[in-house]
Amino acid sequence: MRHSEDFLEQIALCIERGKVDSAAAFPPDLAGREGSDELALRALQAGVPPADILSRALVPGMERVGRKFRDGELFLPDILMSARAMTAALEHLEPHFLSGGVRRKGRVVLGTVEGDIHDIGKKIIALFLQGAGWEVVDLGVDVPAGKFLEAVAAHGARAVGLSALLTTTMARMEGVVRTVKAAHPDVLILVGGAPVTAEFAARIGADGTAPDPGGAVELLEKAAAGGREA
Ligand code: B1M
Repeated sequence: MRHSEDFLEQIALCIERGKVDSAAAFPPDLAGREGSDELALRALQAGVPPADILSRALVPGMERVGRKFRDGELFLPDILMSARAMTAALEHLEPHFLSGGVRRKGRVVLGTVEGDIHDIGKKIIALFLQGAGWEVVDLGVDVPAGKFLEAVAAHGARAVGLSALLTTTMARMEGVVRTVKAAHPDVLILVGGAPVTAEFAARIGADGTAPDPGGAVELLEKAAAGGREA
């Protein structure tokens, strides 16, 4: 049996290099080798905790991708392959984060704002919220304000979670907050994503922000319990 650390490093490398599975021809120097898909599954079977795979392999792997992209060592097609490798591994983790649906605390409508197609962070937030007993209605990416409003009404949501990864699209969050709060003042709105700060969240009238999934769950629970200023 492989050692946990070995699995974690191999999976992180697959994310960094955009290696999805053994059938994938990309990247050519890893042809025929296992990818994030097979390795994540085998790591789970070997008893590596799903939370470790997420926080010690997938997220750091994607951080390396981000740094290399910023430094001009990787280009868009490369990071698309990394995103695929990440999604393939995340799919194996998903069942392990579900709480069984026994106690549902309420529905949260989640989406990446209009103009933005980054969805990896949002998917992770969804996993953690589901794991904590919230029902998640994931609207996907590039979601206009009107769709959030429709979904809140259609699903009787208690909260909305907005994600944005671009400094340009994060500005769209304000319109969503205004639109939703005008019709449903009691619905909690949490915002997040790499460029979002607490100061920004407060300025646009959101109920709070968190830098990571654990923080998002904590914030939502606190806000839902009445302590809105989180
Ligand atoms: Co893009 N991209 N990208 N990209 N991309 C960034 C964000 C960037 C920082 C890269 C860089 O320049 N270094 C940069 C943004 C610069 C800026 O605005 N300041 C950037 C750019 C410029 C672009 C394009 C414009 C590139 C181009 O076309 N020239 C383009 C825009 C497309 C668009 O959206 N319209 C683009 C495209 C893409 C891909 C499609 C190739 C791909 C996304 C694929 C996908 O998501 N399915 C992609 C990727 C993968 C990245 C990087 C490399 C990684 C993002 C990621 O998945 N991180 C990213 C560089 C980086 O972040 N270092 C980059 C891993 C993920 C786990 O973290 O998403 O931050 P993150 O989520 C975290 C927290 O932020 C938080 O918790 C999550 C889990 O820990 N969080 C929340 C997120 N949402 C939350 C909500 C909450 C609370 C917390 O409450 C509701």
